[in-house]
Amino acid sequence: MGLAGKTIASHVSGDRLWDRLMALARFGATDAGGVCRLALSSEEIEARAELVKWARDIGLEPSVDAAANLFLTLPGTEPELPPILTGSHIDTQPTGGKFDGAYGVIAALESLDAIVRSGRRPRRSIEAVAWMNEEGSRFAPGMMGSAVFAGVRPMAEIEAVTDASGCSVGEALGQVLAAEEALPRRPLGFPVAGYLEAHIEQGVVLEREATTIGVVIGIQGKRTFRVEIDGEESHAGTTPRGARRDALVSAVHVVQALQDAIWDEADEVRFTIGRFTVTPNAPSVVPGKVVFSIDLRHGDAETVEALGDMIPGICEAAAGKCTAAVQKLLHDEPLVFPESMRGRIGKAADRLGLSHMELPSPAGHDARYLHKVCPSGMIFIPCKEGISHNEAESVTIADATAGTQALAEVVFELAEQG
Ligand code: HGY
Ligand code: MN
Ligand code: MN
Repeated sequence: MGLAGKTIASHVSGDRLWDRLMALARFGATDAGGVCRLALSSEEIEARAELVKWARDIGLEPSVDAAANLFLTLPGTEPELPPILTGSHIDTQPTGGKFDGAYGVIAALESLDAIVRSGRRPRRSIEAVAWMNEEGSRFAPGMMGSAVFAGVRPMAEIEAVTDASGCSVGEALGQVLAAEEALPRRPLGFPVAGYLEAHIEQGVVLEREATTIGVVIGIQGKRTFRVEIDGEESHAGTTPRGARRDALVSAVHVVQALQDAIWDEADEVRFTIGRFTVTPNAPSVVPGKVVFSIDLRHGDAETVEALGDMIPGICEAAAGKCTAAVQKLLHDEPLVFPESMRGRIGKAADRLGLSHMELPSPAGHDARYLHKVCPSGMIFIPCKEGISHNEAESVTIADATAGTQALAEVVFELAEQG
């Protein structure tokens, strides 16, 4: 079904969208075709500068807040009204792909470009946003920028978090904001009339169902922890087994005990130990310390609560002669996006002749925190075999364009609301 020429969507250019996606992917490009653009890194600073350049070319007004959330604003005819925000993140996992997060930011930019080209001005301002540190890889936990914006986490708490090299978020923020000292500053959090995030599905449902647009129902619950097992460093050649307090051996027992306790027949629990560091990590030294991460998720609030509450006791019981210390980092409840937002996305897809279906998001997104401060929603597009957090992440130009057309239609419609 063709597009009526007067729609905002008809001004969306798949070529322009794809060119910007491929250009952004060059910042932190890896040899295997992926992207390593960690939060607040030099690669991300350069990528942000490119976003600002594109935004100015379109006629948008760039600004930044103290958490380095980047806003690219299309002023409305009534700029005093709370704006509509649309965006995602441009930081990636260390072996990330070209599209996780970046698609939502570039689709937001393209949506504003299309609105400008349509010659129509929305009542409310519409702001494309790149949220700071969604991935939580360099600095854990993730979604720091949107959490601070929504008032879920205080700045002081996130500024104190350090990366593996000992660099704090506060120091890294200083570098980013120094590079952007010419940009106007925004307050940390301001009234917002609505938020819409486009993202790759990072699952196989849309591809399996041959459906173009995912209307996201909600996001599953998530808890994260930092576990530290402390033993005693000693000589590998002289220390008898009976005299050892081997942190690695204890950590292995703890991991196995956790896996046994968390295992569920239905395979609905998502339990991941993604980071595991041994100290001093030297071949002839009995490990004195092991630190590992836990990422626990499930769609049911009680299940996330109950399983998470078991973790400290299991670690302490399985640590043997070593000690186990469990730090709780994050506890986000499952959420359901408002029917009003989901309905708008479905209707826009219908108008555009795009197939669509409702589905949950097992992955976390910044929309989780925007949902606390304004009506929020998400649009998914398919990604090849559901591959993500992997350099082989891939989408088609057609799906990326279709998702952007739906996004452009809905954000303009929202901005026209009184
Ligand atoms: O981990 C997540 O769910 C998100 O992709 N950072
Ligand atoms: Mn993401
Ligand atoms: Mn991700």
